[in-house]
Parts: sequence; C-alpha cells; structure tokens
Amino acid sequence: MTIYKSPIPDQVIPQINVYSFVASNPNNIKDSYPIFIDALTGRVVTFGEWKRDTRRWATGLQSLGFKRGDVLALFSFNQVDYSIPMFGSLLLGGIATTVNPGYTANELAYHLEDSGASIIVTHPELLPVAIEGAKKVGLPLSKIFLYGNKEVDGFKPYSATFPPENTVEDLLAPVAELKGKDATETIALICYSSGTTGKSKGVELTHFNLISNIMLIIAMERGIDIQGVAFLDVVPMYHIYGIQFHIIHGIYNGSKTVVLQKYSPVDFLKAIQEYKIAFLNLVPPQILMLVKAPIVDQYDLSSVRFVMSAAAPCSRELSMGLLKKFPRIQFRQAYGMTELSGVSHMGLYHKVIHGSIGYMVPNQEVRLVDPETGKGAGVGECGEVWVRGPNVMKGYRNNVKGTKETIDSEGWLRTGDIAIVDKDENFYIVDRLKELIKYKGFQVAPAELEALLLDHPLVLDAAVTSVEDKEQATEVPLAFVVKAPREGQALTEKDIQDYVASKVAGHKKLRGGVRFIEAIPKSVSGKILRRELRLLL
Ligand code: 4UU
Repeated sequence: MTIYKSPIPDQVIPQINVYSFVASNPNNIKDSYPIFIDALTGRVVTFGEWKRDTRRWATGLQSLGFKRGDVLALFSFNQVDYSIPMFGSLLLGGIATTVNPGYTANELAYHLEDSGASIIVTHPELLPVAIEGAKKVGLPLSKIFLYGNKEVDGFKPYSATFPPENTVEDLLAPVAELKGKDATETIALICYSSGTTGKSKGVELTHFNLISNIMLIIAMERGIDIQGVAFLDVVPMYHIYGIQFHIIHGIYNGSKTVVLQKYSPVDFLKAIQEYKIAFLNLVPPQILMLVKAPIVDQYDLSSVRFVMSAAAPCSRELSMGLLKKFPRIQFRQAYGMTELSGVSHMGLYHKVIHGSIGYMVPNQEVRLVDPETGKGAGVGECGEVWVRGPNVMKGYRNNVKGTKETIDSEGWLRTGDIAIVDKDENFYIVDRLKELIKYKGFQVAPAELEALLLDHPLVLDAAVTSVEDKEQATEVPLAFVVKAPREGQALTEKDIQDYVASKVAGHKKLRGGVRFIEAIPKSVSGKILRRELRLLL
C-alpha cells in the first residue's frame, strides 16, 4: 500500500517540556515585547510578564497542593493572559484542559469529571456556570479562580495566589525538566473532541506532540517573515487551532497577537484596521463574510497579507472569491484535527491551490485507505486519511476502547475524513466518513444530541445529521425524530429546537431544523445508518 510522505524534509523535534520550548525565544525578542494585545481594551501582556507570571502562578499552584500530573481546567473566552494559567501548570509537569466557554453547567460538569480537573480558572462572566458545574462534581468552590484582577463574590483572581513581585527567581517554582521518554509520554493538554464516533472524549496530547506540531507548521513557513507583524486571534483559545497557532506558535516565534475576546464582524474588521493586522487565521464563514458582507468596504484592510482557513472545508469558489476581492492577499488552507495536535496538511502561501488542503507536513506518513475494501487508494482515488507521526495523540482519556478504535496497533490514526491526492502531492478532502458535524469550525457530536433527544418524553427515536447552509458557508445540525404517540400531546419542530437549545452550548442548536419520520434507518445491530439518513434530506 502506498505510504505518502511530505515533500518537505523531516525536522528534528526537541524532547523537552513544552514550557521550555515556548520560552526558548529562538528569535530573541525582548522582555518588553508585547506578545498579546487585547483588541478592545489595549491591555498588553509582554514576553517578560508572561515568563514571570507563569512562574508565579506555578508557585501559587504549588501552594494549593497542585503537582505533576494534576489537571487544571480553563473555562474562559479568549484573554490576553489565557495562556498564563495554562503554562503555569505545564511548567510543573501538570496538565491543562480547555473548556468551551459556551458550555452549560452540565456540559462543564462532564468535562470536569472526565478530565479529573482539580482547579478551575474562569472568566467572571462565566462564574455562575462554573459554580454550578463545580457543585455537580463536588469540586470545592475554593478551587475556582478568576481571570482579571478583581475579586468577585468572594472568588479571587488567580493572581491572588502569586508570591510577591520581588520574590527572587530561586524561590519560584522551577520548570520540570522533561527529557526523552518523559517528554514523549507526559500529558500536557487535554482537549475535547468526539473523534470519529460517540460523545466528546478527552484527547491526551503530550509535550512532544505539541512541540512536534509547531516544528512541522514552522517547516511550512520558510521564507515568510512573521516577526514584528501582527496576527489577529479570533479563533477560540480553548480549541486546538487557537492553542497551537496563537499560543504556542505565537509565543515561540515572538509574534504580536491581537486578541479578540469574542468574535463579531465589526470588532474583527475594526481590529484589523486599528492594529494593521498582517496575518489572519480564520474559518470559512469568516472568509465568506470578508468576500460578501457590504460592511467590509467601510474598513481599511490593506495591511492583511496572509489568510489561512482551517477547521472546516473552504471551497475553491470561496478562496478564489477572497483573492479576487483582495489581490494582495496570499492564501492557504490547513487541515487539522484535535487528535493530531493540530494539523497534518497545510498549503504554502506562495503556491495557492484552491480547494486543496495542501501538502502533508513533514515527519508524518499518510495512507489513503478504501473504507470498504481496506485497500490503498492511488493518485486520484478516494480513501480515508490515516496518519502516523509524532503529532498523533497519546490516546483518549479513560477510554482504551475508543483509543483502540481510532489508533491501530501500528500507530495509524484514522481521521474519518475521505481525501484524494493529485500527482503533485496536493491533498483534497472530498467527504467525511465519521459522524462529526462542524458548525463554523465548532464540533457538534450527533451522538450527544441524539442522547438528549431520546430523553425527551415525546420522542421515541432520533438521529442527528447535518445540512449545508451555503449562505453561511457552514454545516448546520438537523434532527430526524420519531414521535412517541401520546394522546393529546403535540410536538412541534420548535418544541424540539427549544428543548435542545436549553440544554447545550449555542453552536449545537438544531439550526437545520427537525424532520419527523416514521422510523430511523438502522442496521440489524441497531446502528444508525447515517448514509441512508442523508438520502432522506
Ligand atoms: C475540511 O479543526 C480542527 C483543527 C484545526 C486546526 C488546528 C491547528 C487548524 C490549524 C491549526 O494550527 O480540529 P477538530 O478536531 O475540531 O476537527 C477535526 C475535523 C477534521 O477531521 C475534518 O473533518 O474538522 C474537519 N476539518 C476540515 N475539513 C478540519 N480542517 C478541515 C479542512 N477541510 N481544511
């Protein structure tokens, strides 16, 4: 079977603590350099502050009894100091887990319980949800800390645990050195993803996983000057896209990253104009907005030189439309997955191939496997993308079965995406084999919504799939529902949409609507036949 390799040479990947990697400063930025700037308030975190405060928080964490292997949960919107609590934990050899700030208390409680988090850092606005979530899992409220510098309702900012400013370096918590196997085996981050099937699962990424993905991304950026110019971060920092690109890649390279706490088109456009943003890492609906929305013409976007699209498919028409409107821009697409610590494929800015996810990043092997026959697909033929390399996750937390179903005994990870490769080694995603739905780049796991629907007293059976919303360049979740016959009790599409909306984070709403049917197509073993379901659309 053909095994594909990147045309870019393999890289040497350091086996160290990802904290030491990020702080190593290969581009010699000064301590006074602003690495994160809040787009709305102008608040800055300099490289020097980042190094000092991560060490101070680590010292504070130690005083709370937090140690190597313990888990810290971050439950917040984007913040200029989002990564400080995260790296304070990582430097100790602890773990960070990032939680979607849109979560309800139930969703948060599942995440806390499954990851085993013992401390939460949250945004004051999210405090009520954090408290409810913590109570549900019996996490003491004294273990909740806040972003910002104010005490709210008796809850302290994380900085309240810092030792005094003038504490000598030697008294601050030392960085846990991780060498060789320690770096390749020690878990640094747990991000949640439903993978190819079922509920959201904790993806365990090691220090080495994270570093490898950054080295591989950088190998695809030769010749591009990323120093001194501004990046705008509108992708969420809780998601692997934001963590890898804007936190780890950003700090390691010494980039200046302007941070938008929450995305809105106006704030986004204003920030580009005001901070003369050169690099934008986006998802397809944001690119559509740049191409189509009349409001765009009111802003000066001439500073933008590079746009990357990732996390969901970007069509040929969409990227061609972008370059037609903004001829000075260079564009590339990247294809990523949480279980791959970031990306496996990436285009080159100077060589755009519309509709393609680009080349393989180095150090990996890829196979394209026919899902029916298990045979390898050749050039121009479709196959499921299997990846093996240093970026493949360690496994799913507390889930040996799920890990084995996803990574085989030879280390190949099944992505659940179908691709073809052309003779020039450009890959194209053409279909998705797995259940996953992506709403504007956010994950929606059909199995989770199905379980919720089955809890409804008037629902006999349910299955969730997606439809395309071309106007917004995204998929949207849609449910097929079989009603439970009950005298005198009506059940409407809106009832079901409202019911789901009241239980889950906003991106999981049934925006595609509800269709009532007689029976859900199932296999003899009771598995939903998702392909048949799609034929009913
Ligand atoms: C078609 O989307 C991501 C990760 C994105 C990422 C990470 C680090 C981008 C840049 C970066 O630096 O991960 P998940 O786990 O949320 O979703 C994974 C799934 C894929 O399996 C695929 O189905 O999202 C879909 N996907 C894409 N589909 C991701 N990128 C693409 C793409 N085209 N370009």
